Amino acid sequence: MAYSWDNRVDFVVRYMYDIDNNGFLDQNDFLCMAVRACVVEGKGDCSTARLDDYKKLMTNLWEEISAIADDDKDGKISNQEFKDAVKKTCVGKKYEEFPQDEDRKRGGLSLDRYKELYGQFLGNTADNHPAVNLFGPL
Ligand SMILES: [Ca+2]
Ligand SMILES: [Ca+2]
Repeated sequence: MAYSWDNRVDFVVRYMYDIDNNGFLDQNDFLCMAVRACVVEGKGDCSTARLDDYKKLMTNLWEEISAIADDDKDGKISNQEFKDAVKKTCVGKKYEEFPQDEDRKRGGLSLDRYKELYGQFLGNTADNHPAVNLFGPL
């Protein structure tokens, strides 16, 4: 099932977090995200000072996420570990009840509808509700 909950979580991991595409999440992915966020949000201007800020932000985020998800403490988060963590913390909850992350602390995601859909995308295990289309075809 293309829009099954499993596929949706795989999609989020693959396209939003596993930047180096090696099949699991580790700190390197989050440093890659720091570079990407720095470039994108700076409209191409990514000074060393700004990049250092993003690296700190992403390192904190990695530590938060790995504390929740890295069950065997090997410094990597497998898809299965990620799914277990999402089930523990997000399934059946709205976005507002998801664990605080750095985007929210910075006020980066402010569109209520988007948040609602994103919450449903991960938090609703049914595969036939509108939020499954949030990111287009998977
Ligand atoms: Ca990776
Ligand atoms: Ca692990």
